[in-house]
Formats: sequence, structure tokens, C-alpha cells
Amino acid sequence: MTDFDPFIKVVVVGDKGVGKSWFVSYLINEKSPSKNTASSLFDSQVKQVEVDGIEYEVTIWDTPGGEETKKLRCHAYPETDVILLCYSIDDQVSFHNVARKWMPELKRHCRGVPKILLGLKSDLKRNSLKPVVSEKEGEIMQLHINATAFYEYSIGQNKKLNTIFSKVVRVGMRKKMTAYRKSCSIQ
Ligand SMILES: Nc1nc2c(ncn2[C@@H]2O[C@H](COP(=O)(O)OP(=O)(O)O)[C@@H](O)[C@H]2O)c(=O)[nH]1
Ligand SMILES: [Mg+2]
Repeated sequence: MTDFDPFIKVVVVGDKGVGKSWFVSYLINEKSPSKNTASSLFDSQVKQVEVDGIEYEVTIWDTPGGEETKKLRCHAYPETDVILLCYSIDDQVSFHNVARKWMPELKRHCRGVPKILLGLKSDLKRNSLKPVVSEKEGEIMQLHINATAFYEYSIGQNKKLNTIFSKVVRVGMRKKMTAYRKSCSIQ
């Protein structure tokens, strides 16, 4: 079907502690992380996945969210096909930082790269003592930042994980296809 490589690079960003590394570990290995996720380094892992009858190799870059790691994080951005922009539903600051902190950084380093917004730890809606971010607020943020999709997720929702992964691959493929067509029309 395609003349280009079926490799997709995904970069996961969001505030420290929102659940990025746990999400990536479940996405790749279907289990909790084997090492300390409080690492201030980025980590990349690869997974083969078949979507619409095509085998893809997806590399997921899990980045540290702290302000002090911004310089390091910027090394992860070149050639990104899809951004997963995360917040935790029990952390209002992480939600506001989607627009306030992460969008300016992404506009600078990943202009034109499609984004998927993820509201993590959605299980905490049931028993959080703090005010949580509602699904409606997440949907409004999706429109505000022009994200291609929005999902709430919590560890254990394996079916949803497959839905998110398939969406990531389709969004990444569409981005590559657009870039490929552009390069063909230039030649
Ligand atoms: N309740 C709940 N806790 C989670 C979930 N995902 C991760 N956590 C916890 O959130 C903490 C931070 O997760 P981590 O993945 O290290 O965050 P990161 O800094 O964004 O990579 C860990 O203690 C996890 O156990 C989830 O879906 N629900
Ligand atoms: Mg982490």
C-alpha cells in the first residue's frame, strides 16, 4: 500500500507524576513498570503492532516532565509523528499546564505534529478528595489545543489501551502519509 517505512515515533509529555511512565509500560508490556518511574531521563521502547492489516513498529519516548529537564526533553522532539499530551484528572495544575506550559513547548519544537490528549488516573474520579477534572473539561481542552483525539484512561482499562494504541498508529500514519505526498509533489 505504501512506499514509505511503517515506523512511527510517539513522544509522551505532561507534568511529573501524572502517570506517563505507567501508561507507557502498560501500552508496551501490559504490566506495571519494572523500574523506578521517577527517573529524570527519557526512555524509549518499541512495540510491533498490526493495525488495518499492516504491521507497524512504534517507538514510544517517555519523557520526564520537570522544568529542570526541559533541555533534555527537547532532544526527544525531532521527527515525532504523534504527541501524547497527558494530565492527571486529580491534578488541576497538570490540566492547566496542558495549555499553559506544554502547548508553548510543543508549538516551538513540534509544530504541525498531531496531538492526542490523555486524562490519566481516571479511576480517581470515584474516590478523590480533591476536585477532579471532568470529562467535559477534557473535551473543551481538546478543542482549545486542537488535539486530534481525547481519552480518559486508568491502569487496568486494557480494552481502552488497544483503542488508544490503534488511534495513535492511524494518526501517526496519516501524518507520515501527508509528509510523504508533499515530498513527492516537490520532487
Ligand atoms: N490511581 C492511579 N494511579 C496511577 C495510575 N497510573 C499511575 N499511577 C500512579 O501515579 C504515580 C506516578 O506515575 P508515573 O508513571 O511515574 O508518572 P510520570 O512522572 O508522569 O511518569 C505512580 O505512583 C503510579 O503508581 C492510574 O491509572 N491510577
Ligand atoms: Mg515518568
